[in-house]
Amino acid sequence: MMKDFLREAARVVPSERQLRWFDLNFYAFIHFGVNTFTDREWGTGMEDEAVFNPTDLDCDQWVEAIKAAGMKGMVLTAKHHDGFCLWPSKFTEHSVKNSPFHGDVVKLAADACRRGGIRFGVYLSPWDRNNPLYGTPEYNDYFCNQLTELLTGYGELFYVWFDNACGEGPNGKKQVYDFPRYFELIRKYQPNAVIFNDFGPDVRWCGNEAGVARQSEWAVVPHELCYWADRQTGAGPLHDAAPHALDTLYNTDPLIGTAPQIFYSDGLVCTPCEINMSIRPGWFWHEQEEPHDLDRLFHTYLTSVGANASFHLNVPPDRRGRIDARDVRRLKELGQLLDAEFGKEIPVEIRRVDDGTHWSGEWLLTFAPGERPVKYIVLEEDLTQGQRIESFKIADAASDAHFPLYYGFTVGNRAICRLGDPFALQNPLTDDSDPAPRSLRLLVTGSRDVPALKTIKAY
Ligand code: FUL
Repeated sequence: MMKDFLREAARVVPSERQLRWFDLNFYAFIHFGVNTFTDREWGTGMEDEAVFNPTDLDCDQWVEAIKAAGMKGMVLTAKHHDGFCLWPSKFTEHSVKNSPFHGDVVKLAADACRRGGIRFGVYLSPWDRNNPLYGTPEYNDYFCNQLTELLTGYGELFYVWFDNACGEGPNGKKQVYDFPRYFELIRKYQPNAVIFNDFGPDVRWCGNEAGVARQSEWAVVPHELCYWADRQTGAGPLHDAAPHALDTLYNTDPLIGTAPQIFYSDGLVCTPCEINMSIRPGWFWHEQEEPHDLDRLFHTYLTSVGANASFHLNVPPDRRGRIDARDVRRLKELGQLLDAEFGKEIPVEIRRVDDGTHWSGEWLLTFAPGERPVKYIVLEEDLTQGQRIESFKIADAASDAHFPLYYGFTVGNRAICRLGDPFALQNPLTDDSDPAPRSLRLLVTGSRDVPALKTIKAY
């Protein structure tokens, strides 16, 4: 029974749009709006439109900086919690049209992305501190009108990102959002766009804004958590034993999607995880803030893009409407480092040792004499067949596999395994292993079905 359910879990697959999003992997967030000019993180909604006045707006400069880091898309805060719209919406006066700038920032950004060959998406805050309808059923009409403007006026979008933050407090306005209606509009006008609404339907929040990853990251998760997504299985075998056990499941849980947890679920969905963080402490630009150091950004890349998630890195334009030179420099450094580490593969001869019929597997990877020492092994599962691998290890083939160079958990879209990584939780570099082994053994020690690896690469 458990085995049948695991096999069923191994067949929960991403949609076409999720697969395309997985391919994109690394994209930018752009937080820009009245807060940029008032030095705040959350605006009050009472700001005068006149405060929005970028003096030298250049969206091509944003795209150039984004591309230098290797990012392949941009998501712009079309409207943050303060309700100020970066496009001249017909449905409110609180927008760029009444600012000294006048121009349509959404259009300028979308056009710059198209020119630069990267994808464009929008962030639209459901919480709106400016609009008088907020807190009434009519607000849903207002929101849908705005959403429709964005979905129909700016070409193809790859992403619609809803922010569930709300600071109204217990005595504040209470809005019942009609999310199913919002989703329907997106599917109608932008069928290829993925939707982020914290708990699916297509992408889920990682649970923090600091770039901290889970040890094992499953795209297949209990429906109780990602209730916006379509269920692909029936209930887990232990669901009846604990009918409400997962009611309090949240994105911060370190065990999301692990076997002991999915057994209690009321069904499974495919909703992969996005790791979002800002290059600086704040989401909006503040003069005195500095970008995070390169190590932190690189580490976050390895534990997001390299751990079955995506990396959504915020880079806030300043009051000129340009990306700050300090951030431009950091993005360039990151791009150069990624290129140095992953720009050139080490040729490897791969042989599957087992007969490929068991819920485990063994591969032998051999390198030509005189090759550079291997620093990373990159694995990818064929997600069109489902996410299966639960645990694996990589050992020097010439030494004892009980003392490997790397212990891994999930693989999914991609696992970047840094051999001998001192930051990895369990990663013993044993004394007797060769620092530049000629051949490696990859052992899948646990899998929900026969492992289906698509890629094994060395760098
Ligand atoms: C949060 C918001 O409150 C922040 O201002 C920011 O937009 C971040 C991405 O999401 O929920």
